[in-house]
Amino acid sequence: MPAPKRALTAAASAALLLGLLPATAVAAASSPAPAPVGSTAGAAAGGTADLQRVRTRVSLTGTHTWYRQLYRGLPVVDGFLVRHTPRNGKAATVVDGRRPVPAGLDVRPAVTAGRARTAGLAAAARLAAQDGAQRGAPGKRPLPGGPAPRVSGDARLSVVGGAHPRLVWQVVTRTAGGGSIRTLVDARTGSTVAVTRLSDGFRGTGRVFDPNPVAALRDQRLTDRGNKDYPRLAGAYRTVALDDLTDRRLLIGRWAQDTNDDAVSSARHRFLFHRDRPGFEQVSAYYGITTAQRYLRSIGFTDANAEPQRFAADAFADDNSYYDPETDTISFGTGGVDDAEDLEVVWHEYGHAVQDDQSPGFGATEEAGAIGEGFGDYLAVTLSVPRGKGYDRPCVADWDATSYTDAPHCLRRTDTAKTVADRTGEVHDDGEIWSAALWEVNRTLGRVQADRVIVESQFYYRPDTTFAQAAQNVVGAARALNGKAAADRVARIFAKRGLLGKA
Ligand SMILES: [Ca+2]
Ligand SMILES: [Ca+2]
Ligand SMILES: [Ca+2]
Ligand SMILES: [Ca+2]
Ligand SMILES: [Zn+2]
Repeated sequence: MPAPKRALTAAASAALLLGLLPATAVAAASSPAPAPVGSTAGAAAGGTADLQRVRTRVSLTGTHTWYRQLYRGLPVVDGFLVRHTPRNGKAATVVDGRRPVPAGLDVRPAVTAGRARTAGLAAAARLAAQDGAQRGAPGKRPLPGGPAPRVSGDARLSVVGGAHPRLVWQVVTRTAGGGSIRTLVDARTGSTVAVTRLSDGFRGTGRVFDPNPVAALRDQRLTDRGNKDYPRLAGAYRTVALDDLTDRRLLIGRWAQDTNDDAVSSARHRFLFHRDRPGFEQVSAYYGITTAQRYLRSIGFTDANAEPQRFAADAFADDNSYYDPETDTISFGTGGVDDAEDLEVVWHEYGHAVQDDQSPGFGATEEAGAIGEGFGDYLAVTLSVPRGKGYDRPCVADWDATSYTDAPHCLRRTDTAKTVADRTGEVHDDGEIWSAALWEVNRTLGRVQADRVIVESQFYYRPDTTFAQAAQNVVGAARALNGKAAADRVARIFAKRGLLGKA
């Protein structure tokens, strides 16, 4: 069993402390009294007066009663206690997260609430500016989903316990993206004690296809049937975590931002739609983009499109989707199978957004455009590897393609024998030359090493890069990350397809 103390997420504890949860100001005396903590005893007449019940939850195995810690009636920052009472009659367990507060702590503020609010807003603005600086790419317009501070909430007098006990004002600043930042301002001196992003990590629940029904069910006979939710598809749905939500109701998070006019919302972050409801595509896009960014971060890339990527699902009726670098937005069409129902389409488009973030204006020439298409297909396939149960791995968009291909349904493939001799001048066709080389790098170096090399190389691409230049960048990244032997193997892969050209 994991340490129960960690079960209290930052967001939940913040909600507790900020009084965002329905609080019942009932003394905790209804159940056996937890012992007072340290010197708070002096202020805790009757032993439990330093606790205020917040709520009780009933689970499958028991009930869970949460308390917030008080000191002379003031909330103690991050101080909590929870009692778990099992259904099976076994003894209750208590997790005591109270912070020691010295008995003599002065609770009269020298700083006014107004001054604390001003300090809180300034601290939040500094944090937002730092985030903006990390977003890097020159000439980028600020993102609507970014954390620019907007409204300063009330200042609430509170107590910090532990090693450096003091009286503080808690100031919560709402940001444009819907998140909030908490600043603790010393109520005696006016100095800023701590700045914390509160709502950075809501975790929601969503229903998606992962990566798509054809791969999940290994069934080439599935078709769109006019966006119907029919029984054969039941086994393709998965209930998944929607990570990194920052908005309290919408599908807006650290890495993806739903811009739909008919954006779905849920106060409990539950987004459980089937495919015949428009919310399904919004959830799928949010999930696909967020999982892609989290994967990039897990293999070391903390600054490749590390921002809330704007998207619009079901944006138009064509059977097409695109990334628009002017607005930094991905738009998904509804022709045939709704494009955003297939995570491999989401990942393909996200590939364009990642490349444009790494190399602003990327794709300025036909060859660069083909590299963009090839990378999008490659990204879709490599992200599907752990999810598709090995089913026809090099097949891109198995589900979306049921509307316009014969079986096996693939929009394109990453394992063709194409070389530069097969060029047609059409970026998607020629993208298969590039994706075939990348896929071979994947098979040769292993998935994670290949993904690291390929994504790393893209930081060096020119917007109008050629096959030969980009191939040199990949070889260079392989040398830097994996050494000369790996670089030589990668060079042979590109040379074989005529992609290394004549330097
Ligand atoms: Ca749909
Ligand atoms: Ca972007
Ligand atoms: Ca489609
Ligand atoms: Ca696939
Ligand atoms: Zn594309």
